[in-house]
Amino acid sequence: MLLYDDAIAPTPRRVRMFLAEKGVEIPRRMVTIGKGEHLSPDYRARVPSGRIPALELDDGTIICESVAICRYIEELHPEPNLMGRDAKERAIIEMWQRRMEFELLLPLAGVFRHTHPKMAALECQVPAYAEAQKPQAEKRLEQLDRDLAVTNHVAGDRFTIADITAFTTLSFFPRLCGIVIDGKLPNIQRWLADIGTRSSASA
Ligand SMILES: N[C@@H](CCC(=O)N[C@@H](CS)C(=O)NCC(=O)O)C(=O)O
Repeated sequence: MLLYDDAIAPTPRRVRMFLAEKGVEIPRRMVTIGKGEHLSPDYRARVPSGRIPALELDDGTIICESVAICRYIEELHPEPNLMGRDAKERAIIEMWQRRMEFELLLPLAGVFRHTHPKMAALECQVPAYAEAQKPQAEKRLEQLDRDLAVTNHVAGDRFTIADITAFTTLSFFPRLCGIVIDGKLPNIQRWLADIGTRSSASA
């Protein structure tokens, strides 16, 4: 197997953190977005979308989408479990994972991609779109803060892929979007500090 990775982008970091939690090591090839390497003919021949991460299997199959890659790893290495042990738990974790992805990551990514000068080469930037996404992201952060007032983890009482998605999202996007996670979001602050102590956080 070979994992196509980028050192800075938040989505490949989701997969690295997932692998670190599992204690699984996969050979990696860096495809640096900042240098435009993800747009090279060689990478696009393997991954037509040019997005990172991607996992190449030994038979040449390419798996894109970070959650699909994590699902594959979870099947090969079930413990420690990060995506649910039975039907109910798998559904609950997926519910939270999708909420973090669709309701938090996507609005924040929308602000970043449509405002940040470094994204101008990769995105047809529409500042009005970013303007509309920012309050959505802020509203969702307030909701997450309320949720984390009564639980230590995003999907309930244990660490899961939903924490990884939220953590890698909130470690990257807010400061680049002019959003501050301060004392007004004390539960998110506490949770970020807690997740940040895990060795996988440095993956
Ligand atoms: N939904 C995809 C998103 C992948 C993605 O968009 N990755 C970003 C890095 S965080 C990327 O490849 N960006 C390159 C570009 O925008 O051209 C996943 O979860 O893997």
